[in-house]
Amino acid sequence: MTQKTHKVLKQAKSRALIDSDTYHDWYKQSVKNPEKFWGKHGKRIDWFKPYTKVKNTSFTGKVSIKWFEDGLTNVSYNCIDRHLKTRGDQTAIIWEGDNPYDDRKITYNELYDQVCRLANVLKSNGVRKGDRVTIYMPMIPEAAYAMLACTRIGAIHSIVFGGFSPDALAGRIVDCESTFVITADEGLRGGKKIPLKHNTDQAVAIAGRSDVVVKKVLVVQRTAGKVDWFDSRDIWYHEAVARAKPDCPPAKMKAEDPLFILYTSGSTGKPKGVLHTTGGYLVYVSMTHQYVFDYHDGDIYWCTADVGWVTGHSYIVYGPLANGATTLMFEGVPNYPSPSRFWDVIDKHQVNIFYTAPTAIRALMGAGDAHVTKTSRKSLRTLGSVGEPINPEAWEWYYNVVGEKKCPVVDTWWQTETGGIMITPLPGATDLKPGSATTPFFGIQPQLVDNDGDVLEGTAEGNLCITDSWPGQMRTVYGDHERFIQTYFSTYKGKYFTGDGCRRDADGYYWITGRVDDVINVSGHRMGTAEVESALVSHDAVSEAAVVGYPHDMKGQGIYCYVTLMEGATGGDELRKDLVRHVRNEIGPIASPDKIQFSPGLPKTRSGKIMRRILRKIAEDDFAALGDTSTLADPTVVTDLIDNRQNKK
Ligand code: 6R9
Repeated sequence: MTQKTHKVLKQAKSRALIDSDTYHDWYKQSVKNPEKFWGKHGKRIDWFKPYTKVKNTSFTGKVSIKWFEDGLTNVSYNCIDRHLKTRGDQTAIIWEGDNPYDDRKITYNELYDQVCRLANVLKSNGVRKGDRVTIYMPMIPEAAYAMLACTRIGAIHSIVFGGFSPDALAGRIVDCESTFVITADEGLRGGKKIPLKHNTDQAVAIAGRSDVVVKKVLVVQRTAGKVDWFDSRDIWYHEAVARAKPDCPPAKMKAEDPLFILYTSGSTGKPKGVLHTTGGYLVYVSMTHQYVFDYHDGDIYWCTADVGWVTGHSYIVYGPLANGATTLMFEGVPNYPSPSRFWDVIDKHQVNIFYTAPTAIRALMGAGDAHVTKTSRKSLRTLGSVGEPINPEAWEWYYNVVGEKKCPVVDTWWQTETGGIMITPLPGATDLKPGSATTPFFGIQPQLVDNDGDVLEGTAEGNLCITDSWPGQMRTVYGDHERFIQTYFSTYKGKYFTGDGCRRDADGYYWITGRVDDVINVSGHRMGTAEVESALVSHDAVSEAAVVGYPHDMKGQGIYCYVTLMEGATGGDELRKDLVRHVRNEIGPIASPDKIQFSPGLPKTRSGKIMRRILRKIAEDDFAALGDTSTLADPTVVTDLIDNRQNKK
């Protein structure tokens, strides 16, 4: 495909906060003198005690990252209280339910009331500064209240995506020793109910076996479905909140006090608790939210992510609310009750800025243009994409059909670890190239290195690193700083290694090519192949498993599993179904295998390492170029794998 460039749109330029000259000027300042640049922009949030130190960071040795370290602030204060004087009656959250007739608007005044009450409920149930609170909730305003109530009293929240299984939830409760859980009776998505309370009951029981005793479970009534109840442990949210006092002073937090933990997958071991802290994170997400989306006062902003992922944390709740925005929170799915749902919601609430994932764009593109063109979408001004590389076809469709060539598409590259957007166009400043995340945000210094760590200059393709810290960066892996150093700073000494491959073109634009490690990205959901493998081998019939990603039209990547069975077990469609069921139970539906190949042997080196390169090629149905197989202990397994591949074109 020939590479196309879309020049900055006139209408975007005329209203933009940042034009091209300003971008280049600010960018230069931000990398030349980060202290000065961030010292200035750190003031975009309110501080109870102003900072005097701005940056104190090191990517070598013990790796220590501190921003604004002697300042005192509070996240809920910045997201709520400071707006009350000027915009108390403005809508803070528009909630759009799964059912299109179900919606609610919450003003900043109401948000204050709800968050303060809930903060008091937490306090009266013994939650203190530094305690971990697990949030396992559907996309309802109470999820945002819960996050903000934690930040109000200095408790650390750990949100677990509502699609995760009881086992996965239990693992995350145990890892951060969380004794307070907030959930709902049931979730509702696409007309289907998700038994959140039931899953929580099971997870609490499983956690108990590891000696982590959950003392209280606070339950929001969402569907009024039947749930089991444990009087000494369970509390109805609506009853407790109604009784609580409507004021709660915000705790004075140090900039480096922990704000939240969010578990994410890596290439090895169990998911890591990514820890973000208070001051730098809020400065970074509010600033990126404003400039990347060219957010203006009064705009209606909608990010379709789930609060269980980092995008929901940074760009549904913290960034927009810190900026006093009206943020839309959507409970449902893109194709319910019809594939027009997104565009209907945009018209209904007059959305100006819309931020979604390539997997949704591809699915809706597949449903046909008529579902889009029958809606108006006149209010739209900026479109965003996040979560995985967006293929140029989907990009063009988003730009031409959804945005009718009037809205810039900002393809934003970032990670749970980075806290906020890192490489991205700015609507009024950056010429767009479909499929490229374009250029770095202020203060971000990307670098490409080859496998030996040698720096690549100019036009090149390599491993993407970031050479210096930015305020939104994660600070540690919760409870395991050594793992933090090992995972991110040991591959290329003194640099943060992202795990992504990337190409830089002659214009200095960055093109993310996908993960170079054993992390796969299925519909924008990040997963370690090791996690799926360990779920598979925990099944009685399985002796060994190797999992790889392969290109999938809709999901971006699909999950391909090579499974070696125990003596006496026989593979077949029944067992395939059972294995899919098993993995869904162990991790959650997002980890459902797409292909399972029963393979008596796996390609291993003489030292026993599985050669994934070969398995990837076979899964891609591209085995003509398998490369060198001579180092295999038994080269004949490859023939069998090819003969029985599940992806024949
Ligand atoms: C925010 C988020 C991070 C991984 C990241 C990369 C992929 C995200 C992307 C993208 C290409 C983009 N990724 N955005 N790849 N273009 N615009 O998604 O965080 O869940 O931690 O995933 O997602 O591979 O390393 P997270």
